[in-house]
Amino acid sequence: MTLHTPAFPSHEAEKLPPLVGVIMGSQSDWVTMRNTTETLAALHIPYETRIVSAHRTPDRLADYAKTARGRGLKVIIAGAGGAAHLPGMCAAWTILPVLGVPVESHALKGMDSLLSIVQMPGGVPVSTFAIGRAGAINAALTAAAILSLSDPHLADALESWRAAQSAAVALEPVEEPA
Ligand code: RP5
Repeated sequence: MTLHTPAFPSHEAEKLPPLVGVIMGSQSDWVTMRNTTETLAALHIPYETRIVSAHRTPDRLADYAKTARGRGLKVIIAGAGGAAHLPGMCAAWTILPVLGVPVESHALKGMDSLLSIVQMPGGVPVSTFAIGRAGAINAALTAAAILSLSDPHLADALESWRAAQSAAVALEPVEEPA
């Protein structure tokens, strides 16, 4: 099912002032986080992408999170793997909603990422999603839902996306090549 194929190339969405910041700890996270940007693009939501590491580029993270709201971002989606403190540190510096995507790690299959993102102490929330691709897609859809609260056109687009998803589900299973 290819529901998140962009209606236009993702770079076109990036020409508009971004509403969603998609950050990740490493280039190696992109294979997961591109599912987020493809979903945002399919819904025509402008976004930006940045590699921002909590431990390798701490100053970049602080600057990004502290200035995000003032630059017009409404939601930040942060993907990280292993000791995945990026979403939590980001949330510490902004009151924007921070959606955390646990990237699947080699050593522990993403359980380390999941637990380190989801177990935030009370007071600094990070909304945490499933490990890997599903979480990356759902974080984008949740960002869309948040933005839809004040954007009726986006709400319509989200309704259409859901309808297309339903229409793409076959009534009966078929034999697939082994
Ligand atoms: C984290 O460490 C990143 O989010 C990434 O998932 C993980 C591994 O990074 P690389 O060693 O592949 O750069 O900071």
